[in-house]
Amino acid sequence: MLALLVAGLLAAQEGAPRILYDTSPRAVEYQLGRLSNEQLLRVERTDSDGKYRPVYFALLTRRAMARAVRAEALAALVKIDRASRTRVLLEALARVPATEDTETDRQNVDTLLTMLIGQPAATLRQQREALATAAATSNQPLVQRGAYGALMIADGDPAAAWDAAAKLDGHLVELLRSVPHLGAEDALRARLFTPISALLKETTDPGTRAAAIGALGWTRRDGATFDLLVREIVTSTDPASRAAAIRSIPLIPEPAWTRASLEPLTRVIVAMVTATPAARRTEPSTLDAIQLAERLSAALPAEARLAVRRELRALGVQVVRLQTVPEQMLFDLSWFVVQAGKPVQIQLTNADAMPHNLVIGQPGSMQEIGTTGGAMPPPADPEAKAYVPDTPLVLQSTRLVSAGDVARLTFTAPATPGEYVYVCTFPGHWVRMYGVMLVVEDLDAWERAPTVPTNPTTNKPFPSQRNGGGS
Ligand SMILES: [Cu+2]
Repeated sequence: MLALLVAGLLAAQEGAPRILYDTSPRAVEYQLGRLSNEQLLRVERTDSDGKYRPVYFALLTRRAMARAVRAEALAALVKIDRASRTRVLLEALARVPATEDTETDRQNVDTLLTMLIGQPAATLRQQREALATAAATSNQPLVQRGAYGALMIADGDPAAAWDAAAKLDGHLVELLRSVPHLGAEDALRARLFTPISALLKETTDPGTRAAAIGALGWTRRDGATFDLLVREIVTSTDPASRAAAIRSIPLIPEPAWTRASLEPLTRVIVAMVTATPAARRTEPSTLDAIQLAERLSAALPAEARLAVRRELRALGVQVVRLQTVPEQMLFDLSWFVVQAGKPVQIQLTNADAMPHNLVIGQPGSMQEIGTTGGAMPPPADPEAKAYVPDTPLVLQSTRLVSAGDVARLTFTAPATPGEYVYVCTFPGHWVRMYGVMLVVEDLDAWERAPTVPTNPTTNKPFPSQRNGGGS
């Protein structure tokens, strides 16, 4: 009795959440669904007892969950169900929502699809029958997407899967959406160029068209693909296919870009952004368009480039998209530049399993903010603005952003130019999670002669603007 009590106290201290398994499956799911990712990770479990199946299922399908945890959960479910990885992953895909509302929802779906489709071709070939049945009979779009992708890998050729999908209403769209997940199968992806470009010539269905355009950039990364994408942006009146083309162009390496198209294309995109009401210019599709126009403008002659950038800047708030790099305790940008006294919005997406925040401070204040913030007691409320020290060194701060969430910080950039710092003040994180917000008097002038800010840890210029191998 005493031992039990002590064990219970210890569990409570470590905060292992207690789940009542003696209820309906729906009630167990509900209890698990209320836990944060961190709490879910602390739930007791063993793969030798089937009652923990819902815990493993939640770990496998939860957004922003670490890959190693998903791998553990998948192995446990394979053991508990005595089923193949393919079967478990198809069930997972049937149960996660097919929404693409946020970056993290999209990443969650992408991770599960990659776990299924990324299996060795020989493994998928053995399960061809089950995959073909799932593709043909499931009414879940993500199951269809995963199954058609896996079938193409199993066959080493898209023809059979394409023919099967073309016979069923709505299925070709899901096959097309699986194309980004075909991994390193370059030859297989290249074989999809012909059927997709033929489909683009004949289809008038906007959904099919947008999916085909979205897949095209993954087929052949050459000038022919670039030209088709450009034509879609310039001539299409459908916002979804234009947005898909804008997202696909960065997949084509710059040497393959058709030089003559660059300036007219940039103009069309700037006109599109101009025509977008100001309140909607911070939406992801508009931000994609702005970023592409900026990238294209880099390939233009100096005068045209500066004119495009000035025009884009005049269109409104400068938006900086910052992400955490999963499992690396890093921000994806080591620095960014803003203009003194101008409005800025920072969108921080936490793609990691643990919570992070963003605190912007005076030049030279990184270590002090990081250590004093991290030494503060943990907050009672997980959504509270925690670990933010009360000091004039801090200029802006977000709350702790939980796994998969986005925080937006809108403010006016400091009036005084300088190398301001940003840092995550969650205990211990500041040593890796930091960067510099370079505030310059005049962005136009800075762009004519860009400078790289100094890494406050090494006291040398940052070697690159991107961290963690993101693109
Ligand atoms: Cu952090």
